[in-house]
Amino acid sequence: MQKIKIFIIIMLFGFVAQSQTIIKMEYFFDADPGVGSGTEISFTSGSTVDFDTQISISGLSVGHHVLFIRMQDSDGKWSLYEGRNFYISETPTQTPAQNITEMEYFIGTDPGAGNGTPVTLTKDGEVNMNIPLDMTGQAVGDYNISFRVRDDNGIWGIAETREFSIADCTQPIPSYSYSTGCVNTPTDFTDLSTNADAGATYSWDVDGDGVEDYNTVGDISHTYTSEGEYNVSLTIVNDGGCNYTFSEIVIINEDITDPEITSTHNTQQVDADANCEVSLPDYTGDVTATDDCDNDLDITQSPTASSIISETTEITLTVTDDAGNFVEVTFNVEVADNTVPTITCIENQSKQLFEGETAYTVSGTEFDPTESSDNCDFTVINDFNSSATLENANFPIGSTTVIWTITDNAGNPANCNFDIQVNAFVNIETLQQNGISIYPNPTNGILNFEFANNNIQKLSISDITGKTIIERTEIQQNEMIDLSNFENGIYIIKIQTDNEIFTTKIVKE
Ligand SMILES: [Ca+2]
Ligand SMILES: [Ca+2]
Ligand SMILES: [Ca+2]
Ligand SMILES: [Ca+2]
Repeated sequence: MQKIKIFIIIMLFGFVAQSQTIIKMEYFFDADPGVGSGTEISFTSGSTVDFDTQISISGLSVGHHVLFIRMQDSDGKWSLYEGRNFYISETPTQTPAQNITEMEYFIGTDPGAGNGTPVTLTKDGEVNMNIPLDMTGQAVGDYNISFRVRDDNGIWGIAETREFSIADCTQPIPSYSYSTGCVNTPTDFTDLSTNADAGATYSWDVDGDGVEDYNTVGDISHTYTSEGEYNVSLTIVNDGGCNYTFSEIVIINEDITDPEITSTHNTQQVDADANCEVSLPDYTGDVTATDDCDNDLDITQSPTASSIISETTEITLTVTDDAGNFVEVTFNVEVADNTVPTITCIENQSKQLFEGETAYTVSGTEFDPTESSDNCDFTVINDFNSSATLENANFPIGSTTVIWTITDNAGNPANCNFDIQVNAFVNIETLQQNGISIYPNPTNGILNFEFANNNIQKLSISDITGKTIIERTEIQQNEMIDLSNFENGIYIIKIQTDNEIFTTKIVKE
């Protein structure tokens, strides 16, 4: 067994004297020989001293040792000493140690190398430092725990010590997830913590400056105004003081990407109202859109909902994210007229021609519809003169059916019809050729009728104003009518056979 002499390089032993000058410094190993009896160290004196020096360990045995240093000020007073542990090993006679073969820990006072509580290593040479240690039975309080390992040369290393506390409370496990990471867009932090007491306090630091920004228990939302990487930490303190902090780097980017509309928007038809107008529906709810940042996109419509339109109109829907990036979609809204128009005709008409007339000329709008209407624009036409009015139209002798048709702009039709009977004037001589005799003419009262073989349905007499003064339906072959009680003048006689109507006139004197 060969011992070697090594020199310990004391690194950065730093001493500061309060307002005095350090004039002397000495060291000793393991046991204090008394103030002033150590080995002197040469250095440059001053109120602050930094120095490197070499100290011989000649004569020290293999194993653990402590190097102590103290100093003297200009008043001659000596300081307390400062100690550092070190270890002197044997000269390696074989390959340098490669593997950790053992590990142990102890709480509080060092029981000596090899006397700690063993820690099971997962595999030779590997240490899983995520090791659960059983603290059952350990009282509430603050402790030091120390670990050391042994190599495959059988040498124990120096123990590493950490402080820990045992408290009478539950350890919270803070955690969160976050939604989007974009400038000027709310970033939603969802609380995923467990083991938090009902009375636990939360402290969120969303920008890593060590200053609490929110004390909200549960989810928060924060809007960053500039891009960057932010260290976001959540600290939870449970009843009894147990606490833990979870931190994560959250990356916030500028939003430079337009939203994307995923819904399709085709031409829409909306029923016209009574004024042939449409109050625009709200189409914003029909939009589905996505964005890289904004989960709550703004959607606007132009023209806005409830705007009144009367013709096909282009609608623009605009989707905007919080950064002002936007996308549009357009489609047409058509005013659909599904209301059928209405039209009303006059009653059936019967018109009498006078001597010399061959057709009835319509006076003014007497044969035009009495009513025609629609919620939208429309046209009216008849099938007799293909015009919107029958004014001045000439109807021939006989019966004519007129059909009036109304059509709105959407092509919805409606119609009505009426008959006009135009009766020709027949003179007495012509009537006789048809087997009908009326005499005398002129008469001063009595009128005689002979109908020969004609079957007469109706016989009527009206005055020159068209007012019927006598009407008979039970007609004999020979009839006599007394006009004595009526004024002198021209009277119209109408005789309806099975087939036709004969109209003639007589004069009463
Ligand atoms: Ca902060
Ligand atoms: Ca965007
Ligand atoms: Ca938004
Ligand atoms: Ca209509």
